[in-house]
Amino acid sequence: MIGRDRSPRRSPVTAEAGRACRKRATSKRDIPRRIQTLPVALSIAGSDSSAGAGIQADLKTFSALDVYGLTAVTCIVAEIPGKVSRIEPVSARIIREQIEVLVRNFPIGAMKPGLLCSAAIISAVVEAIRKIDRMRGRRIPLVIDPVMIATSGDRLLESPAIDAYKDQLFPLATLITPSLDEAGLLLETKIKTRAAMEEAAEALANQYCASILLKGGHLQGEEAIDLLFHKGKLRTFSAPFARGVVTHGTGCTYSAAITAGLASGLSLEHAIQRSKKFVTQSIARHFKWSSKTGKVVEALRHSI
Ligand code: PXL
Repeated sequence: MIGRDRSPRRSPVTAEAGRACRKRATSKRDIPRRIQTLPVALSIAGSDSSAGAGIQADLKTFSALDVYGLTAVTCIVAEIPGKVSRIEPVSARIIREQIEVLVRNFPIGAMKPGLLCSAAIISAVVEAIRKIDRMRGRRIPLVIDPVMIATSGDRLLESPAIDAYKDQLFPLATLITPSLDEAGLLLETKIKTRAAMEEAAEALANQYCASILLKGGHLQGEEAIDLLFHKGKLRTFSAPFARGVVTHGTGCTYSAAITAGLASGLSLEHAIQRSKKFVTQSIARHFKWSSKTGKVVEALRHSI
């Protein structure tokens, strides 16, 4: 049979040329002299084993938007898109320490807490953030994705943690990005109309002295409309609503993209506008795998 010889045998001449190549590749001449820097952002969030949400989504989003991503892991979630199997928190002590060593050594431009799991973890994160702000002598932009309910409808947070969010973390926020369900939980109401969305965004902004981006995706009209209440004004961000697509991780991706924008020096409104486009594209260009048994899994494409 005639075929390509795939054996690793090489002539002595080729082997020598290979050694010379390797030597050249590591010689000083080839090391780029220009120092590379990127804006830096920190994600304080849970690990999603399926990598569509949480820390993994944040890192992919930061990289796609040319931001160097740092992480402090708060809990580990075993899951596939649409089905959470188990959540285990990590200790408050190691969460604080992850944040503190990073802050002492990297020029963090913006931060993003995601899934924080428990009241004790929220308190630890708040303590670490206050320390950073004291050390820096100024507030680092803080984008809070108040992860309470997964897209699948699974509750991801115990009730005492919701009070800890309200009393301790929200007062430190630059921007809070609740979904309709999360805003409903915070305001103890149901938000079912555009007028109710406007009221809710303004009420939350006044309550926590922060800008609010209320994500209306779940309202399911022709358009996915989000409302920003910022500096006393309402602004709308909209995109065509993607029907029938698993959108696991869209909240994480959206808020990570906004955090990346703020770390890069964009204004809040510009960062949101760019992020809305990014998340819409990530949904539209999602991945899909089907197995022989007919099971399908889908995931966002975190890139541009
Ligand atoms: O999409 C919300 C979310 C955030 N963070 C982690 C998650 C999930 C959803 O499952 O696992 C770690």
